[in-house]
Amino acid sequence: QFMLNHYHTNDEINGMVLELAASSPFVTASSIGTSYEGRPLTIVKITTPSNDRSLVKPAIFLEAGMHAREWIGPAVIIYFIAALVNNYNVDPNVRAIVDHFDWYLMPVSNPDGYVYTFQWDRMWRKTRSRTEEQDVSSRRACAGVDPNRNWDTHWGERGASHKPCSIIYAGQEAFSEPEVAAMARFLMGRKSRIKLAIDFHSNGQMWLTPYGYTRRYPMDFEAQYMLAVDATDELWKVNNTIYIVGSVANSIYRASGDSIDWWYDVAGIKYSYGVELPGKGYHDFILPPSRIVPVGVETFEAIKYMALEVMREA
Ligand code: 0X9
Ligand code: ZN
Repeated sequence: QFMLNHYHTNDEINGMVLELAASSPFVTASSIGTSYEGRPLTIVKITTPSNDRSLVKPAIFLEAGMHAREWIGPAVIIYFIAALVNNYNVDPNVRAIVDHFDWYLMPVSNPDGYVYTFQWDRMWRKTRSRTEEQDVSSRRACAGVDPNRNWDTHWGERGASHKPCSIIYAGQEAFSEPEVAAMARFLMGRKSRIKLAIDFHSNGQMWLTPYGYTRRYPMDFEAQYMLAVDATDELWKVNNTIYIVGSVANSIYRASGDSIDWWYDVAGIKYSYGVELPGKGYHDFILPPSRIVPVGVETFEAIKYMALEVMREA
């Protein structure tokens, strides 16, 4: 019932999610907070209703849209939602992972920015918050904070800016952005249950591990790296799309206060990844809608692989 080969507006996405929740007993939609401009921060939960109500399931968290212009992320999360629901009766692996885990999927974690890319500026990246300092300069371009520099671990260090006009502006303080603070609260409340968490961005075809703030590797790097290498091998089999695997700081550049450093170091989620989806080179952020399904199909193979492996590890 979803139109998958199409980039949807924020309102359309919320509408689709509510409709699906109303029609499927596997799916619950809720809001984990409110954006700066007052939009709901919608999250979808998918799992098989269990007879044993005291059973607490392990969980997987998949989120996209932190950076407004990276439209392939939200589109891919919507593809995952459809794939988990529609393939439950078709693919025994999907059945196993939907039975075993609580899946939390958040298609648009920065809805104000996402809406702004539809209405005003296709290349907007940050949130749309305004501080007094930003109002004084009164330049429209200076609104917003980079939500992927706003997390409370090594906040504002190398690879982040303290200048409000920068596209990597860290904000006035860590967790200044309501969207980021809401996600942090959500994860903290479920941290021991969440076994795998992925922050989807674009572009560049990289499957990234912590850290962003330093080139040093964390204790779990080897396990994180091996799982990502094997999962991107599965991904490659679909359309021969090549991914690079490595830590953020060693593969792209240093980025302090980024999501996965906090997910890993503070929330303690062992398998925390940042994924840079296609394209690479020519298409960059403006991936034609005809690419949504192929990217969704291949990326879902990697997700399935990771979920099955994490399930076996427990
Ligand atoms: O600069 C960033 O935030 C990421 N690149 S992007 O082009 N999508 O802006 C790189 C950092 C990756 N880290 C996480 N995804 N947490
Ligand atoms: Zn990004």
